[in-house]
Amino acid sequence: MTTNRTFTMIKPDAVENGHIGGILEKITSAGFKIVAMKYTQLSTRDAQEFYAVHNERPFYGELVEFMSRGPIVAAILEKDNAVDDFRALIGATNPAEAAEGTIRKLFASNIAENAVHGSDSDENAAIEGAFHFSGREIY
Ligand code: IDP
Repeated sequence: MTTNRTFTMIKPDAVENGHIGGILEKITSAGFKIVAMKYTQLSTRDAQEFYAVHNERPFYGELVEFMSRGPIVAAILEKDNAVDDFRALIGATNPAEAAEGTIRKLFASNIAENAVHGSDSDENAAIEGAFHFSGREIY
């Protein structure tokens, strides 16, 4: 199923470093409409659940600790071809390998603390959006 929505989080590193405004500006300038948004913090359990797919990876513990250490901005974004276009806008997982002008190139610190999340499929966008938002919080 193809949808026109994706899910993003501005991660704790980017919030700590004062990049919420800069990142939202890049997102809206690229033509994404914000249809849901909240400032929140993941509990350890939330982060474990959100990243359960990575629980066999060596960095899982570090990832859970990082993602729950401070507030994040969670949002659902709408645009044609949202998932792929947003992955292009954020750039490679490792900011050192991310293309010029991408959000991770501009705002991320390293492969672990990489400023933003973007869903990797329409199916995951729907699951991840529902993790954070009820239907009545999406406009
Ligand atoms: P993605 O966020 O670009 O889709 P994934 O491979 O799905 O990348 O990894 C999820 C998240 O796990 C990354 O965004 C990053 O925060 C963290 N991560 C990925 N690879 C590493 C690593 O090698 N060391 C530490 N953290 C990592």
